[in-house]
Amino acid sequence: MAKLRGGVIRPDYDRADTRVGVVHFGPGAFHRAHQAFYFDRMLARDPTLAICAVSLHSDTVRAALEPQDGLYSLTEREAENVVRVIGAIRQVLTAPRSPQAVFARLVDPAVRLVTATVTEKGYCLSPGGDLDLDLPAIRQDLGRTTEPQTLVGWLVEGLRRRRAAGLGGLTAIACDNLSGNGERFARSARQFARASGQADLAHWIEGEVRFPGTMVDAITPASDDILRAEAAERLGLSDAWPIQRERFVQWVIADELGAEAETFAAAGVTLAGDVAAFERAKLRVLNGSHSTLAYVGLRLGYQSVCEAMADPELAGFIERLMRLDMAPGLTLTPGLDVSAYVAEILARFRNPAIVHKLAQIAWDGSQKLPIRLLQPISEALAAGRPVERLAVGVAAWMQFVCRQVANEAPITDPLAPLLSAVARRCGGDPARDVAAFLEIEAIFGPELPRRAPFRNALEAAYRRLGGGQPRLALKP
Ligand code: CS2
Repeated sequence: MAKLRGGVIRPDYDRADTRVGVVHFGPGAFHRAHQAFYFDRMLARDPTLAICAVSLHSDTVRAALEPQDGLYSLTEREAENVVRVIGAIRQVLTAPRSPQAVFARLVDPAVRLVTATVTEKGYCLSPGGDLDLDLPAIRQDLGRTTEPQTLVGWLVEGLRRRRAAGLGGLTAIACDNLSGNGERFARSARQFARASGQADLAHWIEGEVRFPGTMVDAITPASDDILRAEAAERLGLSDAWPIQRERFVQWVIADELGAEAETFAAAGVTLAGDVAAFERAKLRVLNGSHSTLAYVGLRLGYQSVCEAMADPELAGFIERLMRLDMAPGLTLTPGLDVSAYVAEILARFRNPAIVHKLAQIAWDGSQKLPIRLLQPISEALAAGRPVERLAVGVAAWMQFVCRQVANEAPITDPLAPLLSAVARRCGGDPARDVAAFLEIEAIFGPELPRRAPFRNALEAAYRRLGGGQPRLALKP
């Protein structure tokens, strides 16, 4: 810290005085750009909210951060970049390497928060939102609860030990883009406890553990060589894993934080009565458009979000998608002005200081599409609204999967083997290809594929996107 160049913002508290009060699972770039940034802000007010960061599988975060004492730089990109050192992470563990240290933290009375960013698939849920008891990782964790590998497995075993030690519960916050993330995380923990023969623990969890819902937002492109070089220059030191995001950052949490509420609010977290309204707006207006932009943009030969947004036809389509298709399904709540929200997100997508790769957003489509596009489609159908524009992103995803397979490029998706098999059956005929994808019940469920307006819209978009003039798909 003493060797840092001027102009870099540093922690405004004495790190030596801080103590771990938070266990975070999944300290990827998003956590380090978002929740760790907020906890860093809180530490001056409450030094007992430092983080113990736990990676569930890979040792890369520990290997990078431990030698630098958990410190790393965060570059906030806008016309002028702001660079700060985040001091909130005091300990980094890789769960399979140090399981006892993870449990020691979970039964530490000073720990009162567990947070998680493990991506949609990390919650191991079935399409209906229940814990997927057929997943091999869940089956294994249920059979050997003391050596977990999944998030829910760690949490429930940690809670069992907490209870056995005579301690109270804690607050667990799932910070991923799932709709109803708090409720789903809560349900999965209770279901895990029951399925492992611990009904009394499930009951205890229900009474003792809070699972507030949350909406998290900060566009966080993966770290790259440009960032590494820039950070080294600004810091005057090398940072093994610098992080970057846009300047904008938002965290809304259900107003159920009890004693912690004031500290969170003082750090800029919004405590909301109706967090679902914020969550819904963000998942649809931002994430639903993001996924559409990713698959359509890649089809048109673009690499990044801001590059795709510089295409007036594509940007116009995305704006209509937001305003005409996503906005009507949102719930009104104080603090959410939908029209201003749309304008703000369009401006964020256009931010030229951010190079957010479309390929990064295209990952895990099978997990993202149901929440971001298929749910809005089901609701639009039920309300008698058109689904032409909403279907374009879904059709573009199908073609993306087919192109990856044809080019022998990898598909980053938990359903990759199934998706590859479906893509190999596709020959370019819209009706047949769309039908082949719609058979994947884990994504589309049993009902939606039967709806003729949806199928027709998908086939039309698929035909246009697959032809020589893919831009025709942007006409609606
Ligand atoms: C993106 C999100 O990669 C994706 O799927 O849509 O990571 C998005 O950038 C964040 O949710 C923004 O908060």
